Amino acid sequence: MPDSTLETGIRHDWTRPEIRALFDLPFGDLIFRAQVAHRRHFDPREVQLSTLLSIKTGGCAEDCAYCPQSALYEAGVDAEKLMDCSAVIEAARAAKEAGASRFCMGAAWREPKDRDIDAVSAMIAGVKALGLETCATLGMLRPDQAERLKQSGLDYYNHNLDTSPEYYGDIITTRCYQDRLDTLGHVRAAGIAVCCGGIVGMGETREDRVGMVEALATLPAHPESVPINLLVPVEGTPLHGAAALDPIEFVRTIAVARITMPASIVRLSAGRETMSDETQALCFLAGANSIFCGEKLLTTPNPERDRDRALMDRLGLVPMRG
Ligand code: SAM
Ligand code: DTB
Ligand code: SF4
Repeated sequence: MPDSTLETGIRHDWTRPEIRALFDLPFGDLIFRAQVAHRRHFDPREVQLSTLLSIKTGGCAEDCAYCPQSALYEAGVDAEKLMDCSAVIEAARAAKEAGASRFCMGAAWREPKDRDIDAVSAMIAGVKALGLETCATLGMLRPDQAERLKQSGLDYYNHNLDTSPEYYGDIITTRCYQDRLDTLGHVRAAGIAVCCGGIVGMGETREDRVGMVEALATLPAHPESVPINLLVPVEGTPLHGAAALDPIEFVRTIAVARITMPASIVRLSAGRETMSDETQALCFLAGANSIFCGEKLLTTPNPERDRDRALMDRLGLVPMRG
């Protein structure tokens, strides 16, 4: 083991049998290990608050089976134009006033055109000027596009691996795993922090969840943020009607992400609207230390701010400063 690994506990050589063994631990042992990892790198009272805004909604050319924004499905989401820069900055100002430290702009694109990068760069500069961390999720990027986003002040880029390499083709056929890895490499090379995670509850097996964590934890550098989304089942999408995931298995996934990527922010991401306060509390115990706050994710509902404030108060959690 290299010295740096001994000091930090951060490893990039996680194997599937090791990750499988973590998932198989008695629940108490798993949570204990996640707590040890969490407390080694973070103040366990602190939760990072991000706010999402869909800057370009619907009409997407990709066929992601979970996504209401794909043009291929009738999920009740109309295609809209890219928002005006001033409206985006207003939304960011409101998010900051409500306590968010990071503002994430999402676009339903397979990949941005160069003129889209011009427009989004202006938004990033404006949001950054408010003193917020900036994040964008715009689909696949070329290296020069990643560079331009960096120059405009982009702190984080979200690009999820979503599931295991084996299950990926059952969920998306219009791009492949390597396309995702390539964009992640361009984002890293440009010096932008990486936000990369996945979705569970898509009918995948536990082995797929093991494979997803392996893919994330063996990246050359761990993503700084790891969003773990629970599928939001939207009528009209192919995954609507998928069997619901056992909440304890969701908590296990969070704990295994925390143990394998101990210095990363692990976000309890989509799916909180229908989750009990008790399940969310278990997720925080398992090492989740970030949420999306605000009434909407991109197109689907998220808990009201008052519910989140009350839950954080009951648990003694406080917002992490950016
Ligand atoms: N189009 C870009 C892309 O796919 O990278 C950016 C926006 S896309 C909506 C961002 C992420 O949202 C997806 O990678 C997926 O992980 C997540 N997502 C989309 N629909 C979801 C759903 N119904 N439930 C949970 N997560 C979802
Ligand atoms: C991520 O991992 N989850 C967010 C964000 N990154 C862009 C998106 C969740 C979307 C949930 C479905 C919707 O609201 O459309
Ligand atoms: Fe398009 Fe992103 Fe939705 Fe896939 S997840 S359909 S790429 S908006």
